[in-house]
Amino acid sequence: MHKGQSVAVVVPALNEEASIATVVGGFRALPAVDHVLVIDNGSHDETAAKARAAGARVVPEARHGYGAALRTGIEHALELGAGIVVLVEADGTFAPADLGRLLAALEGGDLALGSRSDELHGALELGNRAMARLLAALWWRSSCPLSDVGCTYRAFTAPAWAALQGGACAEGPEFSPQMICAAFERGLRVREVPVRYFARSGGESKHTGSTWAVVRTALRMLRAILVKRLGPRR
Ligand SMILES: Nc1nc2c(ncn2[C@@H]2O[C@H](COP(=O)(O)OP(=O)(O)OP(=O)(O)O)[C@@H](O)[C@H]2O)c(=O)[nH]1
Ligand SMILES: [Mg+2]
Repeated sequence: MHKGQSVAVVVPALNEEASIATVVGGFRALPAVDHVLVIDNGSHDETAAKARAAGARVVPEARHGYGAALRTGIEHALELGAGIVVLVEADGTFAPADLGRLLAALEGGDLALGSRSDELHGALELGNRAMARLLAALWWRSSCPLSDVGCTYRAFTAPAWAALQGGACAEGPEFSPQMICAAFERGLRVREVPVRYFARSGGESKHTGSTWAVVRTALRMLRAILVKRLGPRR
């Protein structure tokens, strides 16, 4: 519980047997965390079994994709009565201890975004910062300064999700910037806080494992932002 609100952590996981137990255990050890949900898309390895053994509630999801898994996880979290939902990765790239920063940013806010901008380097840093500036500029009336559109460690309140869920439907990694766009579109209070960012602790990258994968993910994100700005509001 955090200030009387139940906290659920949603962890999308696809073939993450190397890291899932540590991630689940790390979040379960935090006094603020009430539930840890692992959304498994038919992993071919021991992800589900290891998550369960570490104390997570494992939710199977047939629809493939990062965004689809998150939407299912968020719905389950809310059914469990969560007042605050936290999104994070299953690969050990984020520190459970940084959750406190996100929860603090939610006091007086609706959506708290982690930012890896101090930890990224080279083209990834520049591209991400440029996209963050573009996004903030496109919603200049309601946005806040942004440095990272792709950080997958974030927290939001149940009412914030009720407000923005119709605008965050992407099935892939573009879900992350699309969710920020939807929040600005609806005038939600968005805060960004720095979080630590580590190399994945095993397994394989699904979105940024090669130069081509990075370019493809970046293009999907850019397209999602532009469609959101130029297309009809949902
Ligand atoms: N359930 C589910 N989880 C997914 C899917 N794609 C990615 N994930 C999970 O979403 C998180 C982000 O995917 P990653 O492969 O780490 O992508 P990334 O963070 O860009 O790449 P790294 O730099 O390797 O960390 C991880 O926890 C994945 O296991 C999917 O289709 N279904
Ligand atoms: Mg990752």
